[in-house]
Amino acid sequence: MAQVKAKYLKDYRAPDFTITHVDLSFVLDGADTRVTAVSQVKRINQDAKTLVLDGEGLSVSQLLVNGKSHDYRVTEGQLSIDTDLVEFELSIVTELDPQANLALEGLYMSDGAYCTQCEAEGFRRITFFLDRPDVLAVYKVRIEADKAAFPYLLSNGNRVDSGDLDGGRHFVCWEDPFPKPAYLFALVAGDFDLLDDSFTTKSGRDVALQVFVDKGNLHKAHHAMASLKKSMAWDENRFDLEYDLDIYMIVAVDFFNMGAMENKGLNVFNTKYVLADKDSATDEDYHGIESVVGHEYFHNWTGNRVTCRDWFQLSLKEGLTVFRDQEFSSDVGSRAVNRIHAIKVIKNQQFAEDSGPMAHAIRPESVIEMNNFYTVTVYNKGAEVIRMMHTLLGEQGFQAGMKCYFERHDGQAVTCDDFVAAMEDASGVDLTQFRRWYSQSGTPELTVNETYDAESQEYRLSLRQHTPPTPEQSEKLPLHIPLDLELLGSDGRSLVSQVFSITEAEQDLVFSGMTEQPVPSLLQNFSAPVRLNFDYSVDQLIHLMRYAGSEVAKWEASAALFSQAVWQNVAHLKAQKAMYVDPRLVDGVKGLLLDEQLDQALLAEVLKFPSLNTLVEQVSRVDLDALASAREFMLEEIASGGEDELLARYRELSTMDSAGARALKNACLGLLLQTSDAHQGLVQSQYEQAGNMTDSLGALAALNLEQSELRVSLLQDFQQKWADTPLVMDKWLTLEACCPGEDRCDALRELTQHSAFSFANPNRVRSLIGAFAAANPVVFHRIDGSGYRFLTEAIIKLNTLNPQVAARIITPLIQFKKFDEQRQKLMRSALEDILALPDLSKDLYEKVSKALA
Ligand code: B3K
Ligand code: ZN
Repeated sequence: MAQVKAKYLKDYRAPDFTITHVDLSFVLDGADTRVTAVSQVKRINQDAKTLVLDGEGLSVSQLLVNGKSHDYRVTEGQLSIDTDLVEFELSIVTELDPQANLALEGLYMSDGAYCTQCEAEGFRRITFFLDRPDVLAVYKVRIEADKAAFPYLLSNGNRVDSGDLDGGRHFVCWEDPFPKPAYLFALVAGDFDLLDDSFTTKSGRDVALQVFVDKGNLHKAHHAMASLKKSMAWDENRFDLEYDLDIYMIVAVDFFNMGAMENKGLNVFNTKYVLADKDSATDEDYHGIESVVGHEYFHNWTGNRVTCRDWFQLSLKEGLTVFRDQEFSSDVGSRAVNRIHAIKVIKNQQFAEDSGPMAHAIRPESVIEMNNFYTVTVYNKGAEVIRMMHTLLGEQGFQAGMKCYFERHDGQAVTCDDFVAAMEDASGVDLTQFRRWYSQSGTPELTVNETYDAESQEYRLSLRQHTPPTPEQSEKLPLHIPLDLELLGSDGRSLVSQVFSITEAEQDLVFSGMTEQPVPSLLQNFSAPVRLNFDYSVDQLIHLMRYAGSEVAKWEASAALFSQAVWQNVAHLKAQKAMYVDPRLVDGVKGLLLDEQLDQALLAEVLKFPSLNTLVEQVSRVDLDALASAREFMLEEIASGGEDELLARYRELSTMDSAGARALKNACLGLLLQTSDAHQGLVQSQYEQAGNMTDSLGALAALNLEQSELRVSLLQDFQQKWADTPLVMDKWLTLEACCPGEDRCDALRELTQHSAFSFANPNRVRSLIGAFAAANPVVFHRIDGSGYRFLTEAIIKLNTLNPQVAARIITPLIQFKKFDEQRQKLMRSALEDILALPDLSKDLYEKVSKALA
């Protein structure tokens, strides 16, 4: 077991030394790769006498101080040098073997190309360095490699020199004028196809844009390039932010631990977020590419120009940049549908994280393995916190805050507090209490009661906020919650529409002059990431579905109506009473189905209804079998009640060619298949006639809900057709992972031997094993424990191979508190097996030990 020590935010200290400039020279030569780092070191703390550098898995072949050899000590993870010098040049030569690096952190090989991943603490696997984000240096990089195998040698900044060398080798030199922390360093060497383009900034500077992809994939790079140009234009228009180098490069690699990385001027991307054409990528994939390309581009200002002081401040760049990419998607696409997607992530995954063992504030207090904190809390709840400030300050106030933030902090490494202070100072809005959102973990519950007095015409909402304790934080304080509220009259008119600041543990909102009892649309647009408890009647929810002023509120009402009915049926099942669906609900859904004015993509969201995982998050204890039966029953009843309308809509949509139409068509198809197998013919013809991946996959997904001969034959056809396209084979793996059935785990275990699968490739692992654990809850939680066993076997394999990916896909196994005793026992025992591993990674140790504590 590696040394396990938590780091604490409260222990932060400014560095004793800094590095102002570094010249890196890479001689890329397989297992004999050599890195020379020449750093200009400066003492900051005049009492400090020892320079301590970070480094992991490196062997030093030479160390010089001001050109002369010098004593040093290497202990686990560190190299120390005693010195009295105030400024000096430190030169270190290290040897490393990128081919042996399967953890994909530091310098590694992806399909024959060299590439790097340094965030959060990967630079220390390349050379000994002050690997912390508050040490900002100017980098010069020289790369040397075989010319035939590695014609492209890339790094950050601008290309300043290149040339041929003896023995068929060549070199390229790069300079990045912007000081940056080590986590933003990048190097890529390989042979690619290159898509070239350019962008002229609004001040008239020409920027070369380059997208590098695996040979033969050039035709799949156009959407990424178009997305990049769109992002650059959007950031100029909405945030007044321009790009700052002469070149912007994106390289797509197939072996990558996450989605993409915002290295200065040289983004490295997972192929999943670059490659697309309409045969092989779905509308959702296209959207994902646009949003991730945007996200990484927006980091150039929020993350790179202004970076984090320490890793506890991660949400400073990530929450803000997710907010920016969400706004980008909403400005160039459907605001309502993008908002719904963001709300779903919070209600399903983030609430789950908050109620599990890894609960943490968006600015965590303690961390064992930083890579474990790239979470839905830091990213997505972090974005909600930024969004609340935007709601409280308005667009103008918020933009004034951004301007002030950049004026004060461009070129610096700063804290979340610095960001809030800029927002506060520029807008004059007091955010003192609001700051608690940064330090307090857990999901606040907002319980609302209404009373109406016809005589005095007074309508009163009594609000109570309460945040339940989390494992790492028992005391909770009231938060500043922006409550977006609309009150609707019986004729659907909007009587009140306003954002209220809720700051007390208990607070009343009183409305006078109410000639009738209104229907409240509470927390419109999900104006705060809280659980709302309000006892809506069926009629009230139907009223909201019809009249609420925002489309998101209509969707919320339909989801609440569905959830309520599911829970009632769970109770019926437990009491051995017959299940039942209120005809008003079915009529309400039919009403939406017939509403041709309603946005198609939005209606598709309505027809997906809350997932099993979302429903699980609504309660503290769950009977999963009863819940799954009740949900299934509801879908069947709604589908058969609306069968004619679904069929009519399906037929009409089949002639249309837009992403919204396809989303709705496929949602209708999924529901139709719930009514009876008689609709299998529709699925088959959709699959056979499909002219794009969205329709092929829509057909297969509809079929995937149960075992059938047709499913087996179409999946086989799909697999044969796409055998040479890994990203499409990932979709096939996920379909297999998400199919029901008693012996599913045996089938999946066999699939781990399939040529389309590899434990070494994170995309393959996430598509098969990650998807199974996260998106097939019924089989994952089978009471015979087969799901837990299958996941555990995979995790044990990945523990040594790729700990980062192992620790990510384990999430559903550590969130066991909501399940029954028997399942909890099985899940705990699986976790105990993992904890007992002799070489347990700290990534897994942190999560498993917290789960078992
Ligand atoms: N900043 C990277 C994530 C790095 C994850 C390190 N384990 C991608 C992003 O958020 O844009
Ligand atoms: Zn990011």
